[in-house]
Amino acid sequence: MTSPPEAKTRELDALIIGAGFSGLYQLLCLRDRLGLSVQVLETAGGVGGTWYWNRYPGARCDSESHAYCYTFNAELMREWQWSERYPEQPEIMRYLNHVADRFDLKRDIRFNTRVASAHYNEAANRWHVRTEAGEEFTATFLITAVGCLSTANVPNIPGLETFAGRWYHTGQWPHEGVDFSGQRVGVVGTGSTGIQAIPVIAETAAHLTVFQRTANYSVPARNVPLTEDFKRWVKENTAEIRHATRATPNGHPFFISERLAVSTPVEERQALYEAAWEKGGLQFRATFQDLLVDKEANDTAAAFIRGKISEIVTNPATAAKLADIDHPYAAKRPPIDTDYFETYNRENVSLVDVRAAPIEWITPQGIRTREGDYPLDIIVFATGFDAMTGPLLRMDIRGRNGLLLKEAWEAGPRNYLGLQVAGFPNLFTVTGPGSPSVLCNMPVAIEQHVEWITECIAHLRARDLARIEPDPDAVDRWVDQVNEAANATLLPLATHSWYLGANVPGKPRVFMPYAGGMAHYRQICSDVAARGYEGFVLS
Ligand code: NA7
Repeated sequence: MTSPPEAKTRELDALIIGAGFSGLYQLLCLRDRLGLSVQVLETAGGVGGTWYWNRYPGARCDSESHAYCYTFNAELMREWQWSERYPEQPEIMRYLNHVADRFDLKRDIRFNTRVASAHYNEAANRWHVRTEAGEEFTATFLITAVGCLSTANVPNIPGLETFAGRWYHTGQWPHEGVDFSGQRVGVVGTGSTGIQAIPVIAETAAHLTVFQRTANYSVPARNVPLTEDFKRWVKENTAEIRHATRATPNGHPFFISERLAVSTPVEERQALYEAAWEKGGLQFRATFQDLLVDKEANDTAAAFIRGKISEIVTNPATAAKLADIDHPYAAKRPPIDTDYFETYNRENVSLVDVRAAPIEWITPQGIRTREGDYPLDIIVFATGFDAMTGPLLRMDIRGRNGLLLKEAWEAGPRNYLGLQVAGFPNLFTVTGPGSPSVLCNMPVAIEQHVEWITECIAHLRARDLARIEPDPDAVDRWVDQVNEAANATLLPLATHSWYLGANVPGKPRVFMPYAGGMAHYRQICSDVAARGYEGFVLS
């Protein structure tokens, strides 16, 4: 009898973890442009990354559709037509599947495959990657394309396991959907996700109770179907749209006004805010240049939005709770909505302030706060993510001498340009902490990182170099720059924000994304490369 075949280790030039926006484009670049052998490993059953999982009611991107796409291929830009001002989750999934099929990417993606560990072997200069199912791969380059918002943060509330009803996290939504009709539903969380889901759930639930810990600003999205004229304009202006997204600090296709809120006469300022409110969307924060850097300026926007909340919400006690916001406008990710505040005027919706009376327990019947019991059939946790570092640290990633990434980042993420970690040669983190990532329209940040990584690998191969890793001094300097950039804005004033890791108990409080602006960051990365990868050690 012959012995059974041994599990074979597949040898690759590059292994990519994740098949969302970043993983797909990274595969295309390394496989088709550089001719490398590449494998993508993906936990989900299909492409899409965070959009594969975030199927909750109302899930929609808050970047405008004509800029929420790849721009590397003008034909692709012209042939794809978005239907609404903001793309809805199913349409984004259709788009990413279209891209994957158009460029024949799926044949190199292994779905339903979760990476358990990735260990660097110094003698061989290779990454040894193992999946949870026990498959093994080795690769010279390891690229994490795991997204920033992909590890669900389910709060550790005692008693959850005793709940007799059903509960869901918005970032792990069942594919078959959830029927809320006739149900008493509780939504915990009023970030961008809760603010999108609440109005939709309220339409069918018998009763919806919203558990709000931190009140939030929100501006109307004003979503509409795109007109034929607009679609034509997009097709005719692909180069201009691409240029705009590359020239602005946050990768959106709109420019920030040069006006200052503090020096604009009150009536004119009010009129400008009114116009921006009518127009809707994230560009509300572009009304004035000083909104994110000057507290006095920010206060004017905050007061305007609070005024709108009081105008819209008819119950004064509810309006007061919703407008009792403890941070500057846009210091947390600013949500945009469709009828969010209006939803509190419905008979079947009530608001519970869990800052004043925290959730203490989940009982078999529902949620118990310090002040009372709320019987529920369904609990929806719209409680966000272990953002940015979460998806990386849940894998067993070890660099030189077995150094665990989790240990290297015990006091918070430390890397160079958000791209590479000292002691982890040939590991690249697409939109890693320390890069603009979540402060930017994501596809723009992703394309820049993927292209930089591709050029870097091409540079190494052209020179017969085997390895790249950052110089620890360059890491120290970059961490300082990330902190300085954040401190030059009002962003750190939102002390509960996930930008700071404050939403996950025990997570180090470090401002994670680079706040110096995408266009500026792009220039820094290009200059580093042009100077022979300054700050990196190539060998
Ligand atoms: P966010 O923005 O992190 O919002 C999560 C919300 O859940 C927020 O209101 C939290 O309150 C609340 N939360 C979290 N844990 C609890 C507990 N234990 N009890 C009560 N309330 C809680 O996540 P989203 O999914 O809305 O948005 C994430 C990003 O996805 C978004 O910015 C877009 O970029 C897309 P807190 O503010 O922490 O007091």
